[in-house]
Amino acid sequence: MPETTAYRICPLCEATCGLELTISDGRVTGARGDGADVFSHGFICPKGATIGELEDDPDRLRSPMVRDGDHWREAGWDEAFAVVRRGLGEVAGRHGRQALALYLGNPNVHTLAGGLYAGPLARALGSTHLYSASTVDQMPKHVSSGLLFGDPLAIPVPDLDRTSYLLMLGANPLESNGSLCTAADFPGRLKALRRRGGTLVVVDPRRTRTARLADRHLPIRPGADAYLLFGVVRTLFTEGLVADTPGVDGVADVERLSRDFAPEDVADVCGVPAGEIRRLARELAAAPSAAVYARIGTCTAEFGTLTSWLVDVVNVLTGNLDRPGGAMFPLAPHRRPGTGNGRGFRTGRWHSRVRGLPEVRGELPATTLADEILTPGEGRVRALITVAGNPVLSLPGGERLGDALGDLEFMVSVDPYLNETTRHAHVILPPPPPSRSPHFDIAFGDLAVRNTARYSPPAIPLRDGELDECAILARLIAIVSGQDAGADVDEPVIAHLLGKAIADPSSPVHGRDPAELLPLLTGETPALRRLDLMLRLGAYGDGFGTVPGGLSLAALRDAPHGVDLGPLKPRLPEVLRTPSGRVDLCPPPLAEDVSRLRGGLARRRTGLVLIGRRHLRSNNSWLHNLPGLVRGSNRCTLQVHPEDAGRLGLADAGTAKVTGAGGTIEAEVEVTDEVMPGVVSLPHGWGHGRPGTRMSVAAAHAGVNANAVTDPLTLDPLSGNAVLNGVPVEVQPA
Ligand SMILES: Nc1nc2c(c(=O)[nH]1)N[C@H]1C(S)=C(S)[C@@H](COP(=O)(O)OP(=O)(O)OC[C@H]3O[C@@H](n4cnc5c(=O)[nH]c(N)nc54)[C@H](O)[C@@H]3O)O[C@H]1N2
Ligand SMILES: Nc1nc2c(c(=O)[nH]1)N[C@H]1C(S)=C(S)[C@@H](COP(=O)(O)OP(=O)(O)OC[C@H]3O[C@@H](n4cnc5c(=O)[nH]c(N)nc54)[C@H](O)[C@@H]3O)O[C@H]1N2
Ligand code: SF4
Ligand SMILES: [Mo]
Repeated sequence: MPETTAYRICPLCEATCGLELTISDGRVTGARGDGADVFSHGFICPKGATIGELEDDPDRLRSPMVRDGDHWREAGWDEAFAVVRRGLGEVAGRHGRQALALYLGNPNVHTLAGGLYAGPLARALGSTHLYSASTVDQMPKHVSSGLLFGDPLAIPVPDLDRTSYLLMLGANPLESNGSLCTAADFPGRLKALRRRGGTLVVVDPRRTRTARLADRHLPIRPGADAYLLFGVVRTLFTEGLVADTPGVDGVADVERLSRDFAPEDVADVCGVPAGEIRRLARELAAAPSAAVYARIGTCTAEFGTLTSWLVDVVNVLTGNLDRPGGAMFPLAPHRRPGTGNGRGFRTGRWHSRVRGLPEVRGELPATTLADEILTPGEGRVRALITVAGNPVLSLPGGERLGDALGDLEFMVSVDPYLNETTRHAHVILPPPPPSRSPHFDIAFGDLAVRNTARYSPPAIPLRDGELDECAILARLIAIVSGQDAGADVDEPVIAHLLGKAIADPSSPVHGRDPAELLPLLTGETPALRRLDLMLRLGAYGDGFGTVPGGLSLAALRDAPHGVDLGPLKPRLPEVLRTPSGRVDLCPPPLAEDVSRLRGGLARRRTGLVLIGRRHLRSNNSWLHNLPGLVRGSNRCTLQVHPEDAGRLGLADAGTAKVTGAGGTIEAEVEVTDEVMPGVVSLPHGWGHGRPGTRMSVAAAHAGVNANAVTDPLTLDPLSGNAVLNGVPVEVQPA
């Protein structure tokens, strides 16, 4: 068979690089960066380069699996869906719909299926038991954006390619390739920033690869970023460095709140000298353009929402919000500009049954899912759907959740692997690998440092017995909402979207007849017709022929390397959905939470704290089964500073016992001055090799589960987000 080439957006991280795949004999035999990709220009990392191994992994499930007791057997799709229908139906019949729960894992934001169907599946469930990886990740940022801008999805990203000053906290894009800031070749963009004379300052308890690339690295005590940023805010006020802030309410309230957080007040808590904090403020204010960007180390922390808020407070006060080179709002190809105001954002519309935790964006904190399964009473979870998630390893308290999953009356997982979580399912529905799935990034256009539009058709046709993940989720929606297996769950969505556009005077199809427009949609599947509709009605769409040269699915098919839509453009006030149509810089829920922060000033900080870390050749819990990525020495080590190691009697390559609120594990010690004294670091996503799993390579590189130590009970109260960094631990030689 001759070799062919196909282009595919990489789904393995938020950088969304364009891959050039070599295909022979219906298999991916090679992958390199697509030099012509309008966004990634040929960049690739070891994960993308290994995608062929992921596709051909012999442990990947290739047909639906049904479990009878301890025995798994392969089944056809109809049979598997029949078992799911019966399983979910019986639980709903016995206990009501509130007994059904859904957990959505991270790859849902990396698949077209997740982008189009996860939301409708959640709504179809008819239960408030909705959980996702968002509450162990970025929920604080959604809440701060929701409160400031009225829209939890309006997340400003640093204008990486134009900024002259970047202050980065709690992110390590040289390993992660970036998050809530989609930037293919993040490392190259940082180097370009420095080459053009810009400044990069990294705040991180570890001297990471990103920190080593920076002009300055400021080690900070874990969990203290809100203090540092408040110190910056205070300095901006006291030194008269605040820029004009038209269209912003609450500046004076922020000034008042900042009074307790002068650099001298916070320096101790942060472990950063007051002079450094003041210098940051002066530099941010003086730079021709500057952006503050903060990520997982600051979100998954005790003051996650306050920190996320203060990041944008500094961006606003230095005049950098929404200006080129500052922090800007992307406009994705499938979105339309807003109207400039809306209903605003609210949380706590309901509360979790057991712990009384507030709903945020329709979700409950994932760390309380185990409580909801294990605690008897009305509304107890008795059946669970997981889609692309491995909460047993990803969540604090995940080990207890694992036990709880065994207690469910029914569980179904959409996942390609039989892993620590899915082994508890009764049915596993495996999606085909990326090369056989169409792709468009629904999530990352909202977060990208440049506006582009790229569509990847399936590079290889589905094999016999495979079902596209869009079709899998559509069938689950039909089942959950009590419709026939063959029901068209997309038609109502398309009708709704089109109806809204036709009624909207600002839409290019205003007043047109749906019967005339519907036949114009292209796409082999309902999912692709939906995508076509979204593109054609989107900000750069062809408006069904009314905008010459506009986007459509067909136009993207004709552009295999994507369409460049240019650098980010200012979007205020159009992007706002606050009732006032203004930025609310000091929303009451945040102002109230500042008293908790103030309380923390007096707290004595002794003892060790645990933080996480990421490695370039890994991805959360699920790429450890690829030999090409796990080769080499053990990466699941506990990093300990030499001073701490000496004091505790820990030797390099020895074993340490690590105890936190969540429990105790034993991990290999790596003595290194990369971590600051008082801080130990362990990556997450490890702890493989359990009975009943089918990931043979991962089992041979098992590592230990960091989340067996983290605490499921401590949350950031405004977002319900778990605290994964700055976790108090005791460490001793094992
Ligand atoms: N201690 C600690 N814990 C953490 C973190 C941390 O920094 N420290 N980070 C947190 C973060 S940021 C996140 S996002 C979460 C992740 O939490 P989860 O999303 O629960 O976990 P993942 O490990 O990403 O699991 C992804 C699952 O999706 C499956 N999968 C892969 N591709 C596909 C696909 O195309 N379709 C489907 N249906 N399934 C697929 C994989 O087999 C795997 O089972 O973990 C969190 N946990
Ligand atoms: N290679 C690889 N890439 C990934 C992933 C992966 O697992 N592996 N996961 C993907 C996912 S789901 C996500 S969400 C993103 C995350 O992307 P990033 O946010 O870049 O995540 P990390 O690389 O973990 O970097 C977090 C940094 O925060 C630091 N830190 C910890 N605590 C604190 C603190 O209190 N304050 C400050 N200032 N810093 C702190 C840590 O030392 C670490 O260097 O990465 C994505 N990309
Ligand atoms: S950086 Fe991310 S998107 Fe790019 S090749 Fe690597 S894993 Fe894929
Ligand atoms: Mo994440």
